[in-house]
Amino acid sequence: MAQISTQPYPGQKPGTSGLRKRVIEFQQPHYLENFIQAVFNSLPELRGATLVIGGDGRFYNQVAIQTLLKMAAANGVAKVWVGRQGWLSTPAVSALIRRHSAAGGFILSASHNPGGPQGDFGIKFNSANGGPASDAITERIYAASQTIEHYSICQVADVALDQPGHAKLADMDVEVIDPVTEYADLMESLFDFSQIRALLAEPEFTFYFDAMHAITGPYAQEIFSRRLGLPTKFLLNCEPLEDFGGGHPDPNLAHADDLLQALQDAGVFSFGGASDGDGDRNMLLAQSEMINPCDSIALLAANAEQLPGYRGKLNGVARSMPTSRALDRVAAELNIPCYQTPTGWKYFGSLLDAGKITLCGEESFGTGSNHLREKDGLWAVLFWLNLIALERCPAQTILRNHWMKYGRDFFTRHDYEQLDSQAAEKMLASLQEQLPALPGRTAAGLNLTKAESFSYTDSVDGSVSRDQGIILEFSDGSRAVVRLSGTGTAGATLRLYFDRHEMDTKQYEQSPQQALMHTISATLELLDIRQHCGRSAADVIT
Ligand code: G16
Repeated sequence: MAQISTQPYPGQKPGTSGLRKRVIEFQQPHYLENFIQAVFNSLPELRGATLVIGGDGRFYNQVAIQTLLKMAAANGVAKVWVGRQGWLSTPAVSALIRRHSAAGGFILSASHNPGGPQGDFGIKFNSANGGPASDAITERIYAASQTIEHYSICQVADVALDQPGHAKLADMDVEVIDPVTEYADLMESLFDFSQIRALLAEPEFTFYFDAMHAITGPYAQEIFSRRLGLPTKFLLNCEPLEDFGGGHPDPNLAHADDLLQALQDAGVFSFGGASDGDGDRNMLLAQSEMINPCDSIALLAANAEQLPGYRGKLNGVARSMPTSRALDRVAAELNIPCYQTPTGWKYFGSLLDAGKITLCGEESFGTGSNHLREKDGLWAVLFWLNLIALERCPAQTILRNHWMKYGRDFFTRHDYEQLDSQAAEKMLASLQEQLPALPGRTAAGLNLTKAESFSYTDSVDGSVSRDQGIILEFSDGSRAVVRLSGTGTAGATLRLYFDRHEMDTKQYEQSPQQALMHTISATLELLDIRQHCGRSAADVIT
């Protein structure tokens, strides 16, 4: 075991979901090691404990996983479960931590961000509940990274990860496991696989899944093909590649074009799913129409009673604050609580641990339940397939039936990327200053009824998270949310979220951009992005 001298790097502050940076930043001498050592220094309880380690197979994973194993051994970890090839999806890490009562785990991924030598890399620590570390822990890790002087590492040969089996690294046990089996078993325990198998065998129903050359490929092959009988021609891009085949592993209409193309040529009774780099996000297509994630979580909550794994178990739900309020309507109808948390899956953790919620979701293509403590892309696809199998009708019809009962919550998000960070922060500070004077004011013909900065108090541990986004409410019942992303790796990303509830069925088929036109104009007038940041249009609209 060696002690290597080092110096702190500024900026090793975990964001919404771990430390995400360009690969070239991670390749600086001791950069990765500093962060890993900061985790071990902040959590002395990891000495003698068991950890789960895996990543999404992106470029730099192979290097980082060996460093991580050697540092875990040097820091006295007793045992590590690691996926074959170093592969584990984020939901699978969460499931394994829980199943094997591990003290936590490391996930090597930058999620949906592009990969390859010019792309992004990331590392995230998850706690014993299987969920992302709390704000308190990440603050400790950051503080430790700023005072670090040396790190410990075992200078031994790499561990072979190409086959399941047992190995020893110094005194640490290394168990190389198949990355898929336990996760697939968990899915089989939650859904009715015989019903889904029958649906997939129906000649008039078409289902495609797109793994975008990311981690869910092997999971999709095991679950959809081997366990559910789907011919492999319906599984797209299922070979994990270090650069995701040059694509962007972000499941949205712009990037999941192979899936979109396949479904455009399929009939009306067709459905598609895609997942991101590390397998926690989902995009769902009802033929070629995207099901908005805000609608999806609401609809799953409304129908959970029909599914074997959730029957009689829905005791509460939660959504992130910018997510549309469609879920609140379902919760009110079911007479269960609906919690509103800041953006970031970690905030759902304590509510799930306390048994206060069963399902939760975010507008950022994240949906999940109490089966683990991360969002889960394949789980969402299976949930929908199980529902379609029960209803025996196209997903479009299921969605429209939901709107008929609850009304439609139009939702859209506008992202302005790579803004100058200081200019973006100044713009938000200026809006923040104006908040007390905004109610009663008119912008683009809409009257503002409320303007506030979102502050969240965790109802379980009482911790408070302030300034989690600015909420603007308008007289037509619509809402805008303004915040800066915590996952970008270049400059600042401004996110503007808009939603409005509509009960007039004749209006349901408008586009969200049309339905939210006035709210968008009013918000842009108040923010004045052109003046502050020199931008006149969003880069990405979802
Ligand atoms: C992460 C978090 C999500 C969050 C998303 C976007 O997802 O786990 O909870 O909604 O980032 O965060 P932000 O708006 O701060 O960029 P992922 O899939 O990127 O790990």
